[in-house]
Amino acid sequence: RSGARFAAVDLGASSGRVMTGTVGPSSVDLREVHRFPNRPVRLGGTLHWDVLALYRGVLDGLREAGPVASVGVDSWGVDYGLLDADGVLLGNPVHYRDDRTEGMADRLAESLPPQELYATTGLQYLPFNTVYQLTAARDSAQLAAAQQLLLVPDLMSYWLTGVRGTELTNASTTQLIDPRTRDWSRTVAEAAGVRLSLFPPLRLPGDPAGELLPEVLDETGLEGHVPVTAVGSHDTASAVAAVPAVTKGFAYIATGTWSLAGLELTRPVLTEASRQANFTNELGVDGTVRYLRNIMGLWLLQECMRSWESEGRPQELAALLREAGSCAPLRSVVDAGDPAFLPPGRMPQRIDDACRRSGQPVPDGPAEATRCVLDSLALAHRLALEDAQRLADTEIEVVHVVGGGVHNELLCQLTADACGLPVVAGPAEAAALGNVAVQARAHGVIGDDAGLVRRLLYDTLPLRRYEPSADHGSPQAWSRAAAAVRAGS
Ligand code: ADP
Ligand code: LRH
Repeated sequence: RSGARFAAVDLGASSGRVMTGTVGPSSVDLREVHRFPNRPVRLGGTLHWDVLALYRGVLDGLREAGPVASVGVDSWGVDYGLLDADGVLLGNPVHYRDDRTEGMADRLAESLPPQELYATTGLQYLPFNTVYQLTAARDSAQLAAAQQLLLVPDLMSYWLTGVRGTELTNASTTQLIDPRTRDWSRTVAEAAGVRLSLFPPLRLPGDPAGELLPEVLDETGLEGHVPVTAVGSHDTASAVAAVPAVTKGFAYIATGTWSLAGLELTRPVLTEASRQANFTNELGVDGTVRYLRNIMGLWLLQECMRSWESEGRPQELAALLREAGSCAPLRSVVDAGDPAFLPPGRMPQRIDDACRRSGQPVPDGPAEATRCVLDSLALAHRLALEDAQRLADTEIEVVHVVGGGVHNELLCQLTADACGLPVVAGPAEAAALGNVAVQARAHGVIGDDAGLVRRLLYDTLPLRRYEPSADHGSPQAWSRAAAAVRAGS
């Protein structure tokens, strides 16, 4: 099939992948050419990302991709690398699950009340927001020596091209951006003691971001001038750009390591009610706002699987989900938004503890624990969408589920049941598709219009629709469970 080929580098918390997307005016063909694990490393008491291993994965993937019209990079948000005056990386980027940010919100609150911080940035309180990481690092020799700060996808783009920039959608996860001006907030930076000069100039999705360096061409076997194009470099921004919605009243849930559940808006919601509901206003492509709540997501299950494996009872995911599907519904549920689940380790025990504390039965074995996780996630999805609807004063008609969780049919059905709304599931590789779509628009291969991209994806992707059912609990049972989680959270 003819069309232009683009390479999307998509680094998720659980794996990195390089995908090619061949795009024509009425076709999109996405292929995975390389996938590699993303395994954090604990060193000197700090949890780090292994960025050089990730970069090697990117190079290997670009070699597999072969000739492409352009390359785009997206990854998880908030984390960064520091560069010295020679442009060399200072130390290994710290993982957002590291505990160095404990107590930092209180420290920042001494110079900027949380109400004001929210009214200016619209960002949900998450202990790992970049501003808290920089507060934690304030007195470090490393930060003192740093000349520049690059967010992870910008760091990868810099290594590929030698060009430095700060892509806006990901910059919005720093909590240093004002979503009304879509520019840095000097007030917040000053209060947090952050030098804004650390950040290279802002760039937008679709902007040119340099071209592959000769060294990179050698490493990848690519030839000629290969441009790198800025995309929605926050993976969630790219994923939302690829939500195949054709109706106005849609909500999305990007489910992978995290579940990001919410709405696409044209303006931020910065009210006190929104702050209290812990909703975020991240910036999306095309001047949009991603109004959503971060929910712990399939991390809960990933970490259970890791624990069971280290205890010598590894589980096979497909079999586990089948078994979980026939467990009693809504037997025990936990608050999947609880930051207590953020750090790695002992996840089954932490879930048991949460059940015990709330007077519910402790799950008996991996299948019941999995069921508890999936019921709890479905409930958290419902609560987030209920709140989004109320706070943004809109009505949701359909829920689009994208990301790795699309493969989890039970989770999709439970989400439809819990929300009492139809769920349209797919694509699983939404971030990579959104990445490709922004490049294809920038290079004139498809119309420069987000709505057209969504229509194209809707018409061409295999999507699965789940109608709400009462097979896993009556609407009343879901409402009761939702109320119980809300009361406990
Ligand atoms: P991230 O981008 O955050 O690394 P993904 O979007 O790739 O995450 O989603 C990974 C999750 O998707 C896994 O933890 C797993 O729970 C789920 N998943 C992936 N493939 C399958 C599958 N075949 N069946 C069920 N769940 C799956
Ligand atoms: C999902 C994600 C999410 C962030 C978290 C750090 O991969 O980017 O949007 O909040 O990682």
